[in-house]
Amino acid sequence: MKLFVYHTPELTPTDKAPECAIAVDVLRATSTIATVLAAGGEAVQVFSDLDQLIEVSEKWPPEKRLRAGERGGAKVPGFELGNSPLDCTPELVQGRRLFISTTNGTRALQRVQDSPNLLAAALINRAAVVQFLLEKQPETVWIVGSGWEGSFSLEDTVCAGAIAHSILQQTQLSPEELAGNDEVVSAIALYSQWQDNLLGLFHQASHGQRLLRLDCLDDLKYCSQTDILDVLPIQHETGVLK
Ligand code: 3SL
Repeated sequence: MKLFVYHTPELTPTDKAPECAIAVDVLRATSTIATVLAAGGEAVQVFSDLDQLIEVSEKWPPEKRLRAGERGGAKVPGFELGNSPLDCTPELVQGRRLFISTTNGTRALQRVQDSPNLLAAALINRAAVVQFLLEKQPETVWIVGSGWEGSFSLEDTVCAGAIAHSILQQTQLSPEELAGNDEVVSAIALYSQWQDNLLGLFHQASHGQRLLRLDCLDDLKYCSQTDILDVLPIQHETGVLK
């Protein structure tokens, strides 16, 4: 298995799709997606365009759908939900499909939607993602961070490092054998440095600070937990994760 980390959708190669791709948006889209599916949501369907989301979701029975829209960290007016995983309770999401559009996370998923094995990962479901990789043994794996509007993000990189670190712990692979690019090595170093204080790292992250200004400390706390949900969001048809 060769692992490649790309910090943003923009830095991700466009000429091919890897055997396995993992989109990461720890704050907060992939944390929300994992939470919805763990809470009994029927599926999560992602859109980069809000108008397209409304058009497609209109064809779904109202009692079977939820619409989540986030721009700049805030809820889009008229949508039932923003992008807080803490709003996605079993009582609300059970049996319903979440139609979601966010600033960066949905773009990362769409960037690698042609991969035959597309997963959504966050720290909260890291173990389930690693277990899939160890069982499936794909030759090439890309981890695509969402970043923020084209820029590097600490929280997505540390999640990539957490995934790589766990693979190294559970296999005979050396870092040189696993790493397909330098970004993997630096992601592992970041995780090794911060694994016992991920919330502290989020306080230093620019998007963590943006969310704190929006009064989302509880979201940061929730998203900084590791391996708490045994759920594997995987794409079944383009844009639909179950
Ligand atoms: O950019 C995104 O996709 C979002 O996850 C950002 S936020 O955490 O909802 O502000």
